[in-house]
Order: sequence, then structure tokens, then C-alpha cells
Amino acid sequence: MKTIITYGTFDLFHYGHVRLFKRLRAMGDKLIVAVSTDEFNALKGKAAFFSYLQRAEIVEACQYVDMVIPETHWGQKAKDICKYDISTFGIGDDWKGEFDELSVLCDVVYLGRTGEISSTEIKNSLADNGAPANETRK
Ligand code: C2G
Repeated sequence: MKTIITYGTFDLFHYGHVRLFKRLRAMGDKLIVAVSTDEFNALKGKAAFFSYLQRAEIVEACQYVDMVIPETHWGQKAKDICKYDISTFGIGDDWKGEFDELSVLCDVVYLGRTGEISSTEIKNSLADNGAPANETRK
């Protein structure tokens, strides 16, 4: 059984998140997603639109996700890797190099981010003029 794990806020769930999960899930038999709690987001300097419970519910509904756990602090990854017998830790390449120390415990992969979409861009676009993501904004 190859178990994969990833971590993130996953606010305003979008196709960039889905594509990350799809690629990670294809690497093994089970994908665990650690969703940042509201308290941890505050430490990350992030204010999510949806609460932890709402974001966890949405992520859990994704067909590529087998289990959701809370991410409460930066340092939990090593413990999680041992606790859940993780084969691969994966995350978007905006984090490239940040978690290389975990490679003593499991494979570490950085996957290309999906361009043109982010929770922040969605928020900004709706605040500006509400132009749908699929329209090139003037
Ligand atoms: N992502 C992506 N493509 C996008 C947007 C996001 O592949 N267009 C990926 C990011 O690279 C990350 C994951 O989706 O791997 C979640 O992104 P965020 O919700 O922004 O999470 P982040 O703030 O990066 O938190 O301990 C790790 C942190 O909790 C990661």
C-alpha cells in the first residue's frame, strides 16, 4: 500500500487543487490531505474565506482524496509520515526545496503548479469586477 500525503489551505477549491490531487493520487493507492486549520492559517498569514471544517468537507468530497487530517503546525509532517506510513510527500513546486529534509523519511516530490488560477486570484478578480476566470481580464 503506497500512501501519499500533501498539505495546504485549499480555500475556494479550484481545478488547480484538483489537478494536484489527481497527480498525487496516481502515484499510489491512498491520498491523505492535511488541511490547514484556521489557527494555523493565521500563523501562515492567510485568511481563508471558508472555515477549516468547510474546507475539509470540500476536500474530502474530491474523488482523489481518501482521508483528510488537520494541519495544525509546520513541524507535524515528520510525525505524520511515520504515523501513516507515508511513501511519498508531495506539494506544489512553489514550495520547491522547502521540505527536502523529509527525504530521509519518504520520497519528496514537487509538482508543477497549475497556472492562471489561485484562491487569491479568485478573490481579487471578484473584488475587482467579478470577471469569470475563463475571460481574459482587460
Ligand atoms: N496549487 C497548485 N496550483 C495552483 C494553486 C495551488 O498546484 N494553481 C497547489 C499548491 O502548490 C499547494 C496546494 O495546491 O501544493 C495548496 O495550496 P494552498 O492552499 O495555497 O496551500 P499553501 O498555502 O501552499 O500551504 O505546510 C504546507 C502548507 O500548508 C502549504
